[in-house]
Amino acid sequence: MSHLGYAAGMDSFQATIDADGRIEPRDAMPDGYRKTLIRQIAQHAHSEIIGMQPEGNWISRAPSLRRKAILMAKVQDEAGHGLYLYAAAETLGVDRADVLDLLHSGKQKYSSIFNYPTLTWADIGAIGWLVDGAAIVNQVPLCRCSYGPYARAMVRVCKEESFHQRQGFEILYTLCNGTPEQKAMAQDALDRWWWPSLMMFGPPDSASTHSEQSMAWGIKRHSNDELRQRFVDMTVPQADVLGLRVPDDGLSYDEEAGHYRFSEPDYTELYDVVKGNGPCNQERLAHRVKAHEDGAWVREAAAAYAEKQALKEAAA
Ligand code: FAQ
Repeated sequence: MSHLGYAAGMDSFQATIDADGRIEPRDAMPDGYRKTLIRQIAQHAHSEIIGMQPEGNWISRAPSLRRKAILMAKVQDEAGHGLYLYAAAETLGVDRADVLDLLHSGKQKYSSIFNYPTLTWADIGAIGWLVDGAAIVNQVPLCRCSYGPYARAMVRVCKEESFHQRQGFEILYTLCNGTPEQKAMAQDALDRWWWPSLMMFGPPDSASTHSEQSMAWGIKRHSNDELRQRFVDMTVPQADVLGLRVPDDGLSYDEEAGHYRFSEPDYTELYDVVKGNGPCNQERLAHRVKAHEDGAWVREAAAAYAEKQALKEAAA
């Protein structure tokens, strides 16, 4: 592209961003915008597919046929979210196989939350309620992301996450209205998942490297701390309905501000987990790599079939 053509493309990009319009795959965009989106969408896609593991762990141990069917559907939904997101990343010019290689070699990240173990059935409730709940708070604004394919993928993802959140809450509601042992199991799950869920929103604003630029580009609409606050405000009253105690001695309601005040999560834990030192990082990545290798024959067969069909069509 000529220098003039490039400048005109950047002007039109900025005009679209200023008018709160959508950037589409063939539109001109700055390299940094493309790179940021590839990083975020790929990390998001990886999170969806690695996120199948903690819950997949309980499919064979679900307490009833009904719970098993619901959990299988939920885990399949997460695979679907991964597919929409990899497809959205491909519109930016990357290849899905290359992006997966980056995940498998540990060069691209996935959400810290999926490096924690699911020790009891109540953890499946806690993941739906808290992890999908946090995902919704983070992702509803992404439906207005300036990049069209990502924004459109998020609409359906959010509808499904919202169903997931309710099924998680319902699991915990049932446990909380069951035996004292079941209620204790629910409390224990909340105790273990609360802080990691707050960390899903990323580092505090003061340490977030990408937020300012991503917000200027209309990729992110709110900062990490704003979304974390929104999540706490939404979730604490739900814990009250369950009769569970949020494990934060610093939690209080600020009437004047209309917000809950809460303690700062231990961000050294977040950085440590992101670096690969969480309780399940190695296991989750190894499982993912093995699943990919075991599935190689399916990809080869699909590619051979597609090639045959293309030859047939060309001959016809
Ligand atoms: N984990 O400058 P910022 C789900 C990294 S989906 C790991 O603030 P940014 C559904 C960040 O990449 C959950 N890394 O970054 C489900 C950056 O590193 P880099 C996933 C994290 O991008 C439910 C560095 O720290 N959701 O749960 C984390 O502006 C149940 C500096 O941070 C998404 O991906 C973290 N928690 O904001 C599935 C949503 N936080 O790349 C199965 C889309 C930060 O420079 C079961 N993503 N980092 O080396 C986003 O909204 C953003 O990317 C944030 C981070 C908010 C995650």
